[in-house]
Amino acid sequence: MSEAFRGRLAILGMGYIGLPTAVAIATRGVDVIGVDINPATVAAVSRGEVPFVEPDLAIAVSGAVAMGRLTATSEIPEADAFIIAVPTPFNEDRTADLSYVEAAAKQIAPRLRPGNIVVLESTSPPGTTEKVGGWIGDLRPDLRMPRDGETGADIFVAHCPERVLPGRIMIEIVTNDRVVGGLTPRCAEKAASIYRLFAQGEILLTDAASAEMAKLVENAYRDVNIAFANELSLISESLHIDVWEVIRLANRHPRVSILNPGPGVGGHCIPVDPWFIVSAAPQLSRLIRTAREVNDRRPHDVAERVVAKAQRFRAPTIACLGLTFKANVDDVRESPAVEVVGLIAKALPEVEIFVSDPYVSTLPGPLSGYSNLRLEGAYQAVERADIVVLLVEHEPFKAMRHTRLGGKVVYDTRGAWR
Ligand code: SAJ
Repeated sequence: MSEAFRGRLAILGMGYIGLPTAVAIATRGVDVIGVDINPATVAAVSRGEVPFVEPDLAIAVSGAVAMGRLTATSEIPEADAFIIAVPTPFNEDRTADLSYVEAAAKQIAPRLRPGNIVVLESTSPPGTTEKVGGWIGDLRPDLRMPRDGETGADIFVAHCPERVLPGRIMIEIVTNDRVVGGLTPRCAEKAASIYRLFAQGEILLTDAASAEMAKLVENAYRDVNIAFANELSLISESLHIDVWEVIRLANRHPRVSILNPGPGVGGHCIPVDPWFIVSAAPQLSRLIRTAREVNDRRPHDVAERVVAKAQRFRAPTIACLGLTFKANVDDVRESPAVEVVGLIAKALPEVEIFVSDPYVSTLPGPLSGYSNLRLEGAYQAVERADIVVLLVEHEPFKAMRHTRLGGKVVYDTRGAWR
């Protein structure tokens, strides 16, 4: 019989993963304390508000806070279980920056009592969960930490990587299978008791390093597949063949499923996580590294094509539709669309460029220095433009009447207007 988690739970990091996880657990009747270093985030969550856009999250947070099950604070509380959901960005040399994870582990350490569970959800290179155990053990020599081959321990440490897709988080957090890797099998079992509270998918128990690697591999797999599609796009263009038609046809083979070319790969996960594999085994990760390079090069490929099209006009006006890192989210960080717009603005300083995105109300920081960029409504932008570049397939853009595009040079990087 699997054991059930009982007690109070603290989650460190109230971002895209921590907050939905907090709500999922709180609505199963567990008291959850959300911890964040940003006072504005703590204040927003305490009011039952969400500081970012994610479908169905706002209503869930306000409900959990109103019921008194979810609270927020900047202090680490005492709890029975701690989930670490802080960022793991990369350093300049593309190794993982574990400073947030380390800080979280060291802050938890003084609060720990025998029987507590510590789960790392942040995407991390192989060996990080082991390090979390080490950081805690160094600060708490009074506690027996879990060790391979030993059964007795006071603290249970495991990795359960998040796997949800931004834009579908509230669905996937419940329906996805979960991988739970423990420093020992007992740690995995203890951590699984938390996820059984709300996960309807299967819970797969393993060791910590396999769980860490599985998460990185999932994102590297997607990155390699998108790189394949982006390379096909370049090859097809050079051969005057429509890449979307080629992919549509090839995907009718029962064992082929090619992803979509686009202006590049953004977000905080897919462009970052494959590098953790590359830095763990640099000599052996040739394909994974090359895929990263192909996708990183992509905004330059797209911008160069727009500049070439502009060269055909004496005094062109350009409309760029979309700034976020993908469709139907409001997140512009690490967005290839922002990079493309910046590259075009830099290459064509005399050209007026209208930029439009239903989720963005001010030009993102990297674009603020260009005097030739203006944020506009989509219809006005398209109406005034000679060249229309679709960078993000937001629903309102997809729904735009094709008659509005008549007589213009259209560059649809997402294949949304085919
Ligand atoms: N993209 C393409 N072509 C495609 C699919 C995506 O160009 O066919 C681009 C998107 O426009 C975007 C980037 O790739 O710029 C990433 O978008 P995404 O929707 O593929 O993924 P994310 O970053 O939103 O979420 C991914 C997911 N990983 C996988 O699907 C394997 C999600 O499940 C993870 O939880 C998340 O990374 C994470 O946090 O690691």
